[in-house]
Amino acid sequence: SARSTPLGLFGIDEMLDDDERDIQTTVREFAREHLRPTIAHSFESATLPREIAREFGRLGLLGMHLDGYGCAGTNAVSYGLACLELEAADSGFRSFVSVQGSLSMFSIHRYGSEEQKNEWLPRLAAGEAIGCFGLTEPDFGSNPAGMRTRARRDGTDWILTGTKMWITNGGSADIATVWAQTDDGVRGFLVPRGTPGFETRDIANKLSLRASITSELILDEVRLPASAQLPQANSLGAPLSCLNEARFGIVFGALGAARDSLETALEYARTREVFDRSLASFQLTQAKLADMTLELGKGMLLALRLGRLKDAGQLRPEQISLGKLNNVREAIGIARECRTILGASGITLEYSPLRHANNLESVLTYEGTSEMHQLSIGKALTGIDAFR
Ligand code: TGC
Ligand code: FAD
Repeated sequence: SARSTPLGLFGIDEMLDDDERDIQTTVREFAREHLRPTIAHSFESATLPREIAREFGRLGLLGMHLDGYGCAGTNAVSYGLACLELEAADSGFRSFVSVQGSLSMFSIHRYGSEEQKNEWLPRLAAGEAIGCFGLTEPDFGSNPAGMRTRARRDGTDWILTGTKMWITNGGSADIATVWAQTDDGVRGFLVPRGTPGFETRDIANKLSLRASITSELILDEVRLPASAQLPQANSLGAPLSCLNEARFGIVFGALGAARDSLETALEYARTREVFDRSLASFQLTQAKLADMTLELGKGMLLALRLGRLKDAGQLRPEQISLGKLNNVREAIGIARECRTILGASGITLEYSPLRHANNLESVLTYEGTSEMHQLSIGKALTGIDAFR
């Protein structure tokens, strides 16, 4: 008999306009042709081909929701849908686009000088240059206010010293946005690759987000001219505002990993025979599929609601926390449940759910752990700051 897709049951497509649907279809097709065929190999060999940056650039995905300077200037929902389609292939691809567009480029677009914007944004948008965003440190992840990286004045120059940890694209970046404590509060700096005293070290042996570069940034008395400082960034609020942008993309992105897991499990259940019948014909399997479909669809409705609020300029940080907490938590649950449907076949790279589940461990932790988002929602509800 006729079959619906999980999101088809919710009528999600009908909530999108033509441009949004076109962008989603374009990215889905791109992922099918260019990302999916090699992802198992990239994950296994822990690589992300550098050419991918130019391909994303050609498609207009880098900084796509920013205006001017070679950026596509789409609405927020379209950006979210692009993240979803990329993460349906692998969280590593969405991470790349998040960091390049929402952290590196957004930090320059929002807080940079005209000179910095003209120098970097067009190249970053085209994927000719790669950017990264260094906020986290070995001892300060959830609490970046404690950062030890220091920038001090020497005449008009700045001298930066410190270590940043777990930095996506760190080892491949041409330009790093580095956040540092000064006598005057937190400030942001653009540190080009090759600046004396600035080194990067890639982190090996990851069990999660293997198709993504994660690095340490080491700054040892790095001398920068005054023009390297982001002039509009005056406090910790600046880097935290960049996080809102990337977190928004994750609200949609995580659902891509969940949707791909669910589609994979559905197809497997229909064709796998157990006890002389298709696995899909058993009530327990159908209950799993129904429950996962519910969570996927509810997550999508939430993402779209947040997207519409963002496009209306009304989205608040604690609302992004609702989306990031729920959608990543449910996505990882779905990916793991799908893996059970695949049985032993689910433990190799031939099928995507366990790769997605492993990736989502990082997604659960970065851009604010689940606990940080619970506390952010808790603060909005009670008025009490329970972070410290
Ligand atoms: P708090 O005193 O609350 O705030 C300091 C200033 O910042 C403002 N602020 C925000 N502004 C915009 N958006 C937000 N989400 C903001 N949150 C806070 C706040 O209004 C205040 O402004 P002002 O003008 O009064 O100075 O700061 P706190 O130290 O108590 O921290 C609050 C907390 C815990 C929520 C924050 O530190 C936090 O979000 N921690 C989590 C850290 C985190 O998410 N790190 C992510 C690093 S980047 C990353 O993971 C990239 S992964 C990328 C990938 O591969 O996809
Ligand atoms: P911690 O802050 O040490 O937390 C450990 C545990 O304690 C967590 O469960 C946390 O929720 C809990 N905890 C902490 N404080 C509290 C509290 N007050 N109450 C209750 N529980 C608490 N960072 C960047 O700056 N740029 C990047 O590009 C980047 N990319 C990343 C890529 C990957 C693959 C990963 C894994 C991380 C990346 N990060 C990046 C770092 C990421 O943002 C941090 O890992 C994250 O913010 C958490 O910090 P932490 O790992 O130090 O954990």
